[in-house]
Amino acid sequence: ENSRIALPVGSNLDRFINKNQEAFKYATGELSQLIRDLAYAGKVVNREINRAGLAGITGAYGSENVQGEEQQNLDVAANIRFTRALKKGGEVAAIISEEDEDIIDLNNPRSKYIIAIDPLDGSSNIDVNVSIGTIFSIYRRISPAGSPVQEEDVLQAGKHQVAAGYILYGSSTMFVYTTGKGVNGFTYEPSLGEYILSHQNMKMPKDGKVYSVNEGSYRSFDDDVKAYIETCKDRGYSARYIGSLVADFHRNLLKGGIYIYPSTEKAPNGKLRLMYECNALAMIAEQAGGLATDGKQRIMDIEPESLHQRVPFFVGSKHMVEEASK
Ligand code: P6P
Repeated sequence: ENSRIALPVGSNLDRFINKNQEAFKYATGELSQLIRDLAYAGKVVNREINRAGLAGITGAYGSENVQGEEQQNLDVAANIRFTRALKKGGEVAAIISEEDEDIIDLNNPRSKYIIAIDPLDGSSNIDVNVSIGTIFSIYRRISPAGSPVQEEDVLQAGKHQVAAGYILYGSSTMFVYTTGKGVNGFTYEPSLGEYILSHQNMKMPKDGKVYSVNEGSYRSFDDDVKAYIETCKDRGYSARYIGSLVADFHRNLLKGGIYIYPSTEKAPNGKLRLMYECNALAMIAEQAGGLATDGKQRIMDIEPESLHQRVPFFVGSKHMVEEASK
């Protein structure tokens, strides 16, 4: 059982990170500083998101990202903010990002951490004011510090994550993360510029009555997925699909439920990315007592083959994911 970092609700992220570091003997503070750097960048991106409609920087940016998707201004801005904060922080050797085709080697000779990040997932939701999110995973590099980062450093299975988390820019902005000792959620208080511990030791209900899937693609789902969705309907479950992964995930973390992005005709391997979307949420889910599979195996057991690899994604309440996975 993960030992809880006992701090009262209301304490702030900084104090919590320090307390968490104490719980890790031999911790030298780099990981703590790295979490602070991510949290800081989240504050900057949060402010830009809240002003976007006014600053006229929403709408298509005119260039395309590696996914061939219309690049929204805020995608670009968020990617710059996070990579800049991480480069300045000095704790990160390399970054893989949804927004960059290749590994970003930060040439930090000393640093021992690797970040996989989706700086702003669901950016097509920005213009319609729907919640969006940042998703990140933290790994230790494998090749010796000081040498150029190798592909083996960035293509690590999710079970090797040192930490993982997300920032949800919603009706309130939340920073939710784990370092392998449970999941804790911090609500951002803009007037103080502080993240306040609001959700201690988060646990995902083992069962739920909400299923989250884009039924517009129902006809191209495989029979097992169709059968599971029919079972949800037979049981009178609610269908909730925000179309923004972090928002759908967060609701299920709090209330119980399952999110499914299965293989479809348009996306035979699913749409979501293993390295900077699924692995992080899989670690959070499991640390909170939930589960994440690709419909057959644990997401975190999958040995990655490429940076932008897609996988089918079943994540949420443990019993629901077990039932939906064959
Ligand atoms: P669809 C947003 O583009 C995203 O990456 C996730 O945030 C979201 O869950 C999913 O894709 C929505 O995809 O195909 O249902 O519109």
